[in-house]
Amino acid sequence: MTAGAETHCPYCALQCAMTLLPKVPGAPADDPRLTVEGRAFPTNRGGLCKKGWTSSTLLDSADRVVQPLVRNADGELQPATWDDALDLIAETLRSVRAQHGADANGVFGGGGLTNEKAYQLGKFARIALGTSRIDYNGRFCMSSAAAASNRAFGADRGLPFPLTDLDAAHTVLLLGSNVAETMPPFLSHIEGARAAGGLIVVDPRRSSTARLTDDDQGIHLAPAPGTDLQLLLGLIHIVIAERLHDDGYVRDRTVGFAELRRSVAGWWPERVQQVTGVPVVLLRQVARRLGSGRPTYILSGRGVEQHVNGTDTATAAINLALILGLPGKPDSGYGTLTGQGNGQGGREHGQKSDQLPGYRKITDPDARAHVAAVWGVHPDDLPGPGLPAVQLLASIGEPGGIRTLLVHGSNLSVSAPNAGGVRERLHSLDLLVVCDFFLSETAQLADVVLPVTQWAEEEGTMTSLEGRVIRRRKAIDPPAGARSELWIMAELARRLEAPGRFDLDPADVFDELARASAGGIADYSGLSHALLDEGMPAYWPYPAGSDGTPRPFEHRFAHADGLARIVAVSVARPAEPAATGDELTLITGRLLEHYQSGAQTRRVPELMDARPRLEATLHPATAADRGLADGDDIELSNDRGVVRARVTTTTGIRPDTVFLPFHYPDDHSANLLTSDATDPISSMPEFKTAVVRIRAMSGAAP
Ligand SMILES: Nc1nc2c(c(=O)[nH]1)N[C@H]1C(S)=C(S)[C@@H](COP(=O)(O)OP(=O)(O)OC[C@H]3O[C@@H](n4cnc5c(=O)[nH]c(N)nc54)[C@H](O)[C@@H]3O)O[C@H]1N2
Ligand SMILES: Nc1nc2c(c(=O)[nH]1)N[C@H]1C(S)=C(S)[C@@H](COP(=O)(O)OP(=O)(O)OC[C@H]3O[C@@H](n4cnc5c(=O)[nH]c(N)nc54)[C@H](O)[C@@H]3O)O[C@H]1N2
Ligand code: SF4
Ligand SMILES: [Mo]
Repeated sequence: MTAGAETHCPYCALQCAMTLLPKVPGAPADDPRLTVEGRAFPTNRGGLCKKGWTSSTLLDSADRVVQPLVRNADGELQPATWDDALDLIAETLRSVRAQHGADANGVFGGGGLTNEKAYQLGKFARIALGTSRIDYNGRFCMSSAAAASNRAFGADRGLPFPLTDLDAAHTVLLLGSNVAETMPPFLSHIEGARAAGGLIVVDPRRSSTARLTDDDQGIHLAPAPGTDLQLLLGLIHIVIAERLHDDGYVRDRTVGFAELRRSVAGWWPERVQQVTGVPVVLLRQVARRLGSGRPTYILSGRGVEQHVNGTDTATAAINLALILGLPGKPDSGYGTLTGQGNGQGGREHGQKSDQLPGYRKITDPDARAHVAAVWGVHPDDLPGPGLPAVQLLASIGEPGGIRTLLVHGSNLSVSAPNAGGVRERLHSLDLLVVCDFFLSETAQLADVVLPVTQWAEEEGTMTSLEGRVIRRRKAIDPPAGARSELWIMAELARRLEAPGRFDLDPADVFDELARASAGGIADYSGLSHALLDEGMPAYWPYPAGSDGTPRPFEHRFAHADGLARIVAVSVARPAEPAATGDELTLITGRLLEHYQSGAQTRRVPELMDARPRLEATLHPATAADRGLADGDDIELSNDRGVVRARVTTTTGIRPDTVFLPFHYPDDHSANLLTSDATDPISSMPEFKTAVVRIRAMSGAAP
């Protein structure tokens, strides 16, 4: 055991710094009992949330999968040797390719994988399997914000400034983000804005974060779910009408203002109030606060992004920021709060269906030539763009669709939209392989489960929500039966007689990633594990010979002419007609205690005890109308599925709305109700709103 491994939390993109220490001093290297200490770091300042504090309990969890499992003729998962499991996988991948073509094999990655694993997975798919069919769960997470940032700024670095810049803010507008539960240590950075009365939270619920605006510390706007675009168009309208915009900045640093002005002309405040339910007086108050000229940040979260118009809504948020002259100013800006631990790095190195390492486009001939040279293959041998996540999963069972799927770091049978359909389709695959350390709900459906190392058992790098590359460090040896995913990919590549190298040491893989990224948007070529170990902050782009780029938009944006694009957007049709009559609008999101599909946190007793079951949050009037009270069991349903939950009431939700977290399995998965309609630009599904009916379950109130 390394005494005190300095590493970062296994969960979200804040990547709080922590030190892992042996519970029993002097314990051997394979003793999994560790304690967690918060570590001083600019982002978390020594703080951790409940999930971070309890993260080490998963290392010696009794639920841990510690040997490969293969489904036998009776349909049961049985222990197998690594050789047998890998031989079976390689044989099936090979025969499916021979019979149905390379694109019949699919890969699904995750934003929790280290940069090294994410990079290697993209390479493995393209050159070992020769398939274009790779995408990942970041499609469900950051794709709308990423698409909007790429369109506006020419690059997608979630926060194009260090988080500590927020400390001096006078105003922070949080759009559809509940940081009080999703990133608690983040709150220290908005204390200044709160003290100045300038925290503005946009959320249909009175979320934990919205409650931070109480006592004159800010403003809570509660628009009708899915009307954020109209709200933002309305704010832009007021800013322009009241001449609160920054003419000089608009002239010198942007293009497209005239079209924007025309496009918002019809969004006068009274009309916006009618659509969103947000009073005109609040709209004006917020617009004036944002336009005060004091240090101001606009930050977006999944609440506004996970919609079929998510890209346009994020674009409207950027437009608002641009006309106020915020992006690239030393004390102001726009950013999106990346979600998963390596959500940022995970979207840079080739897990995306349309992308090669360094945030390069797979359709760009120069990018293909550069990456092919690093990989030691001919550019023509690289496949073209594949299918984004929802379409990839929908292709199962369709002509030309995928027949096998290798899953690395996602519990998609719980977290994908319209999950009932996904569960059915997974059953019809010729081969489902899940790499995980637990028998997640998706692993339970697999033909082969491969046990992998957990965060404290491996070396690597993560790129946090700041675009800062940090080191994940090994504290203990993995259980005897678990293997690293780099090893799994190398073993499969060997069995498939793949070209190229598949290194085992994460430091070597990182060096290759650095070369592959050189000259790309997300350039890591000046970085190495050794350099990161020196502890200097490393913000990308970090080309060889540079010191990195904490604030990439300070002087110019990443488009060739250095200017930001103001892209006028308009309101299109929603995913489905609005709720009428007895129907309610379902909104979904997160709880402090659980992480994502809950595959990890449902196995931490302390977290599970606090949040043991799915609760549906309703307004008391809505509950009363239906003869329901707190603690009653209900069914929520629509054409896609039925979900069972327990009622909890609060006046902090609109009476036309019901809230469900998506952390629970089986018939407690919110995603049985969500639609797999997607945004035309980002392919983000409509996670945040759906139309549902609710009714008491037998035995509950009438
Ligand atoms: N505890 C915890 N923390 C996490 C995670 C977790 O699972 N659990 N996951 C991590 C990941 S991957 C991510 S992406 C981030 C997500 O972090 P957030 O974006 O903060 O998370 P959500 O709870 O999904 O959504 C935020 C808010 O959006 C609101 N919302 C729903 N519909 C709408 C709408 O139409 N408009 C608006 N304006 N708001 C709406 C919800 O009420 C919710 O309060 O959290 C990260 N941190
Ligand atoms: N309704 C609704 N649905 C949503 C959302 C929402 O707000 N509402 N949010 C969406 C968002 S933002 C996200 S990010 C997704 C996330 O949803 P998922 O993709 O399901 O993410 P996790 O639950 O974190 O699943 C990660 C799985 O990989 C395992 N794992 C962790 N680390 C590793 C690793 O290094 N290697 C391997 N092989 N396995 C690992 C974990 O044990 C777990 O089983 O959910 C999306 N789904
Ligand atoms: S806020 Fe995120 S990174 Fe920090 S301890 Fe909690 S889950 Fe871990
Ligand atoms: Mo996410």
